Amino acid sequence: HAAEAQRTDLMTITRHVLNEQGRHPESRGDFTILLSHIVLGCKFVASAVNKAGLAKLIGLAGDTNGEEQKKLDVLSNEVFVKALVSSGRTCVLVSEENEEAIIVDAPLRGNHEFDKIMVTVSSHQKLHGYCVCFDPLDGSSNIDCGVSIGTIFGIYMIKDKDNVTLDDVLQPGTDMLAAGYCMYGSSCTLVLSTGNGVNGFTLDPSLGEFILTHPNIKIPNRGKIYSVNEGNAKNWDAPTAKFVEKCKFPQDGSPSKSLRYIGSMVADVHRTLLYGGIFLYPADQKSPNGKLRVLYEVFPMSFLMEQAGGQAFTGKQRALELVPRKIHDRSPIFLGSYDDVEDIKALYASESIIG
Ligand code: P6P
Repeated sequence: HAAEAQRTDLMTITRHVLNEQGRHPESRGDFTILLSHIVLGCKFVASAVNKAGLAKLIGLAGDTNGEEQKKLDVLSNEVFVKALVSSGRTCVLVSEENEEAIIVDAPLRGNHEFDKIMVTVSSHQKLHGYCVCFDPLDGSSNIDCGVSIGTIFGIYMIKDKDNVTLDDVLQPGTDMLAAGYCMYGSSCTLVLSTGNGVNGFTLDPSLGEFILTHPNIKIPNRGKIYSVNEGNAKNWDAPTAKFVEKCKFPQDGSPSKSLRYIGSMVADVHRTLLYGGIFLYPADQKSPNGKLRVLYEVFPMSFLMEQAGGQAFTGKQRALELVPRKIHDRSPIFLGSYDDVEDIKALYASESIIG
């Protein structure tokens, strides 16, 4: 009966978030409404990515409806921007695909009439407006060879809905309310944290619903895998080089770590979260701030890692304590199992002492 009960007790992502938000009496469901629009975007991208190969085939057969085959990342970006704006809960958007931040038109930032009534009637109801930073299709260069790619997002609360500025998104990652990614691979998996741990949901295409499949994900304290682009080794600084050397030639008699590098951040981070280990995209002489972007790659993945019991480090500080100066700022990142990241922090600390 338990299995039967389990099967009929569908824990969808919406129900799960409603349960979590229920702990915040002042919330009016704004976050749940915002999330449902992010989920809609992910469902669209999942279906488009799955057809990508076929679309090419159909394209060859001249069967497309005349519209030029839009690049999937551009199409995904348009879908997410429209879904987020139409949610009526966003004030500013930062997308990897848009050079400038998108300031949402005031009327679309939330139902002003309703807000005004709510403020007079019950002042404890906070007016929730959100900023969403996202990469609509990270790793999209991997689509043609079928490697998993993903959407990454981070959510801030707006400071003042009627006075929206870039400062609302140039906040440290510690101010993020929620973060997640959706991985489009053999299955479509959405991993989310709203600050109470990490949960994974898998899309059931027959229902069109994300169902809870990975409750309360915790990353192992130490892993057997390191994940880095060894092709950049000649440009690494000493602590990174020393760390990777130790992974390959451990001095304490422990077995060498395995190298797993997919080159698609969502796939590499998802494996790290589930299996443990460390993912690194360090600074190097060519790019002193590394390659990955703070607001929509480093912060969301660091937020998830900390919520799962791991940690994230930039080479200088706790990643979430960074304060971005520009919306497309980059940062080096070392994230994953707590003890593995401690090891590289020790190497950077001793380097700063030796100088
Ligand atoms: P490299 C993909 O282009 C991406 O932005 C991330 O998804 C991935 O982790 C990284 O770049 C791979 O970069 O330099 O190793 O090819």
